[in-house]
Amino acid sequence: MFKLFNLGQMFILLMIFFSCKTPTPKDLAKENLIPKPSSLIATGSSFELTNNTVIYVEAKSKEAEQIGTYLANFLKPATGFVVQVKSVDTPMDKKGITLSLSDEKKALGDEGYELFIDEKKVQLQAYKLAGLFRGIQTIRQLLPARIESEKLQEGPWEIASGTIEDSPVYGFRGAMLDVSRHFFGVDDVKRFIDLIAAYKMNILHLHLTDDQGWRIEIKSWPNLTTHGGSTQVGGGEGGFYTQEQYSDIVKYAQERYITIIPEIDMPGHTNAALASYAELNANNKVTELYTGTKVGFSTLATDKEITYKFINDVVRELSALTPGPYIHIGGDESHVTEKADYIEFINKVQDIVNAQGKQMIGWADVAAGSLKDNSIAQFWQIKPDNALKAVKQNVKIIMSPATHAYMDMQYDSICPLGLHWSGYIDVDKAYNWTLESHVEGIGKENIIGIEAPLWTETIITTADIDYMVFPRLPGYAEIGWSSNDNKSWDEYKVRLGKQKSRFEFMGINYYKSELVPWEDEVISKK
Ligand code: TNX
Repeated sequence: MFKLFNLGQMFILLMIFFSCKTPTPKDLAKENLIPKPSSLIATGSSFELTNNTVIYVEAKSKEAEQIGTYLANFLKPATGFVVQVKSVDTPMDKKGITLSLSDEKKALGDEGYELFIDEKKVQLQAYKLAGLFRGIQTIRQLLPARIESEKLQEGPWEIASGTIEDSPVYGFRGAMLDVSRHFFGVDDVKRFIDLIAAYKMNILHLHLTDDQGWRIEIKSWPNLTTHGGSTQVGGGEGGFYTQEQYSDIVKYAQERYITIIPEIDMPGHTNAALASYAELNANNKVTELYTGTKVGFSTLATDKEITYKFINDVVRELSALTPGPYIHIGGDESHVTEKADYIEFINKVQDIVNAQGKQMIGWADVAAGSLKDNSIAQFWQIKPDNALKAVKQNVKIIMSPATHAYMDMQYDSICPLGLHWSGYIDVDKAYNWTLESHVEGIGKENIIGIEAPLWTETIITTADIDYMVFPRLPGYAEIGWSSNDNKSWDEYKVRLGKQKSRFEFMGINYYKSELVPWEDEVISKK
């Protein structure tokens, strides 16, 4: 009998057929990236990630290898692939995913990156490591949403081909988490870090102390945490980070190219300290611990020497735990501190922070003092007077207007969580503003970036955090990263709506605002 092929030949032919399957056409321009990249050219084809894909990194950089491993670890749960990370001299010569640093990419800045994708490779290049890390978040969003799943999912794992060149407009893009009003443990903070990292934010401001709780161990003043950290709003048990735990958070953030800014709020918002040490009070008596939500009733005794010894100890210990350049001293709502005392206090604390080699950040209220021009003021109030006063002193501004950027504000009047003293902030209002045209007299040259705070008077669980943060946070990330050209709510809301499946695979309890056209991702089958 005539036989065309024997079994062995059939097998080989089948192997050839499957290894040469034609790449799926895909349009990079239709991918929904947040934040929107600076420039993008689509070439209509795709790269497929398989069990054989290798991530090549520069042999000379340990950190690049860590970033490669971060990517491999990220890819594993959903794909089931054990993607190898290999260090080589010139990754760019290889097929697969390549991560390389290049001085030629200097124009993209510290966080910019270039991504070139064709059928054989995904080449990520950056000037600095942070750029590689940000670029990986883009690769992540170019993969199907189910890549975010912690459970095994079906492929194919395709990435649309083309080139993306991308860098942020602002170098400071952050969120704040208040761990004082309600305490959140190390794992919750790490999860928060992962969520902001996914949208290329680079700052996490931790509001570590307030009237209701002191959350960071200070070895020279132990009662701050043992007593001052023992409760929270509503009277729960509170908690605090040991210095070791705090360093673990800082390291986790560093590995994601995120700077932690620790805040010790003073001279007001200090009841937890005043309840822990009698000598910090004007009348030498400890106060009761506080579990309510009023503000503006506490103050350190600003005219006592011991107060400045205390602050010096706190700032010294905290600076030693802080690789980043900033220490935030709060300074807001010190309604029971005499004005003249407040001014003197801020000036002294600024010197204490500077003496530890750190830059001082304060809520814009601190502009009442004489600010050094390396200090930074954070604009938050409805009226911009304090921020304008800071600008007059040549001080740079972080934009956190409570009317637009406060993630503890309710979306609308029936929102089950949050406050509304600065108004309701639905997802459109959160997105529809720009940093440089928000306040007359505060322009691009005065602004270092954006920060969206989450105060936690009403926020108790991580599900609560998610609900207030999502879907507003990706918009804040885009406000800080992307240029204002071609930006509009109508275009953005479509991209945001397409994040639905991604949020769900990420396990985010997001608010399903009716303003957003939520859309499930269609799974492409081969
Ligand atoms: C004002 S914003 C505060 C916080 C509150 C917040 C609630 C700022 C610097 N101070 O103490 O938690 O409002 O939205």
